[in-house]
Amino acid sequence: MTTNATENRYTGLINNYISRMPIDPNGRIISLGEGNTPLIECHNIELLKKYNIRLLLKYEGLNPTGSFKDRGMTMAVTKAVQDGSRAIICASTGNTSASAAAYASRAGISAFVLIPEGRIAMGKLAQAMIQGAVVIQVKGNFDDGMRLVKEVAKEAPVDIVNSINPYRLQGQKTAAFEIVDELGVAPDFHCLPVGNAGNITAHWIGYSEYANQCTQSCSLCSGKCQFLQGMKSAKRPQMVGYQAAGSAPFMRGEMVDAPETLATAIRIGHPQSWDNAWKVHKESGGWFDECSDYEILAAQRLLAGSEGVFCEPASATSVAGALRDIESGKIPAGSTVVCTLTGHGLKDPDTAIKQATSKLITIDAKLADVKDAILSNMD
Ligand code: AN7
Repeated sequence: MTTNATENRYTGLINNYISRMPIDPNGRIISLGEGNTPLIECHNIELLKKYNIRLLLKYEGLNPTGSFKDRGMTMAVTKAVQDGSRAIICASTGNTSASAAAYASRAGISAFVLIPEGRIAMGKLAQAMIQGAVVIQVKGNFDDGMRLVKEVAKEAPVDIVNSINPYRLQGQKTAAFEIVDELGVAPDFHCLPVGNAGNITAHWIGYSEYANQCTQSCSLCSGKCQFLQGMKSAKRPQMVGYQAAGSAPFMRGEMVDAPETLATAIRIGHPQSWDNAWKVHKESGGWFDECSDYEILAAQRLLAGSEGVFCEPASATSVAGALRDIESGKIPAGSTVVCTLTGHGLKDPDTAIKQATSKLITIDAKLADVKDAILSNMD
């Protein structure tokens, strides 16, 4: 391969943050250019103006396979390949399977994905299938699949790439780095949808790493060193995790055996990062809460209709919860809030079409008909 000395391409988050990645930089790196996703500031949601809230959407749906999972998967698959692994395995509500399939395909190894039969969004199933994964439908839910994956990995030569694999979290922590790099300082609140709680844990790792670097290298800044070029802020956000009401073990204080929600990505009753999530909760001074499916879908429509940002239902949970907590004052007026939009809306077109309020107008192929359709639908 030839490289051009003047080239300055973005080549993925491992290369971008190589000094912070526990990986051999000289080994083979499996990347699809993940990370570097936009932080989109909301401009049109009225509630935000009323309370003088700066709300930024970290649009993780713009990763290569359409979700934040790619951040973790580049690390997990790179590590597996560097260790000589020939096959990876995961249980998934959909996005992990899509990402595992893509990175395995890129690496030239096999991917086995266990999904709950009939309960994953169509886009995710399409991704896993066309990217050559062996798709195993389990007559059960995600938690059943996860149990089976752990059991089978003891007996078969496969590496688990669920977020219990610590390399996944190391990749996903870079989302926090990007936010601080861009804003110059951590936000006051960071809101995420929570399923297994791997992502909220990974973000806390990322924020903490940056904060520690600052306090170790500088005793002058009193947490305000974002004003000094090249330094990171010692500030860390309060981490807020929102679950779907039918799948909210962190609210129940115990595992949920039959989780239900229309936001199938977070239909998880036995979170794998249970202890870590409670640590994040305590250390960051944040909280957990739950949103109904109705609130989740309303937030999805609001983002698509008011800000032009289309995320999948599970992702909208972060915004549904944040807007409620802004209204109640739990998130105080004047705060800067980041909400992670974990996956792209195109993952789940069925749910979007079912709830869309736009009319679908059918006409004859005639000028008069199209004119009529326009004039009778002007705002
Ligand atoms: C869009 O794909 O667990 O709290 O198997 O796809 O880190 O589990 C997906 C999780 C949020 C929750 N938003 O993140 C899987 C899977 C979306 C997701 C989550 C998921 P974690």
